[in-house]
Amino acid sequence: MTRVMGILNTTPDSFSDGGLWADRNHAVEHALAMVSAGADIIDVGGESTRPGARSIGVQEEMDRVLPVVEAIVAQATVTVSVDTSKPEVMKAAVAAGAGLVNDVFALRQDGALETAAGLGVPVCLMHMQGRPRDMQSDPRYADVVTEVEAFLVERALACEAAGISRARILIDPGFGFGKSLQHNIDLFRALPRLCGGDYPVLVGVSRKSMLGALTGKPVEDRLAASVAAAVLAARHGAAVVRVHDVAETVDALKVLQVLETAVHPSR
Ligand code: PT1
Repeated sequence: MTRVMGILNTTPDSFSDGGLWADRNHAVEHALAMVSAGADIIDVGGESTRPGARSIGVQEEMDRVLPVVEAIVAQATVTVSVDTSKPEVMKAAVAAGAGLVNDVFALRQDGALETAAGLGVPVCLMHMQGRPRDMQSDPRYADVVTEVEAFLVERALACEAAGISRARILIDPGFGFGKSLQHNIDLFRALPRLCGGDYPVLVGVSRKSMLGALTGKPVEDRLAASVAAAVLAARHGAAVVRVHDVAETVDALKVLQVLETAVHPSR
């Protein structure tokens, strides 16, 4: 069954929570609520990677993320994932109890691959064209699916060569990261192919602008679109869905599980 990763932003400029959870106690409360709602993983991020976002320093990211990771680990039985590209943050977050490194830069930062390998935790490798600041200015591919898949396999093999076992690697096509609406749709359509490869696939589309483009709705009104996309991703093989709305997604996936099996008993 597809697992649910709940998004916990600790960034003051977080793209859809408007800094609501910037305060540590609120962040931890929100994490615990997502655990109660059925989240399998809580993804803690300190640096926004949405389109147009600017990067922050190591210390600032540590200050945002570490106390929250520590508090969640102390109060809940859940895997905490750290959404970071910085090796120093990976190391400190795992020392604080994180059990997964989620890197939108796919461990390409200097020292990140070696650091993650040394930590012995699973990793999620995401595809991104460009950098958050300018990735949405005219993204181009000759063949988006082939290029994204080749990149992810290359990064996964680099991880294996560095000592990260195949069982500890997740891949992610990176919806919204240097992709036009059509690129995102092409990648979504290729989920059966991507999910049929050697690595489990994580899908993150929750509240993203591709859903805004499809529905004409602003970010605060994308719940139904997000749940629909999560259900479809699960239906087509996603191992993990990364979502804001955990309770709604968990219910939808339970219904999918039972009714899909009723329609297709072989699944
Ligand atoms: C993701 C992801 C992530 N997304 C993983 N980590 C974000 N593994 C942060 C938009 O188009 O998909 N997978 N960490 C958030 N980034 C974005 C990107 C937010 C695009 C919004 C958009 O609106």
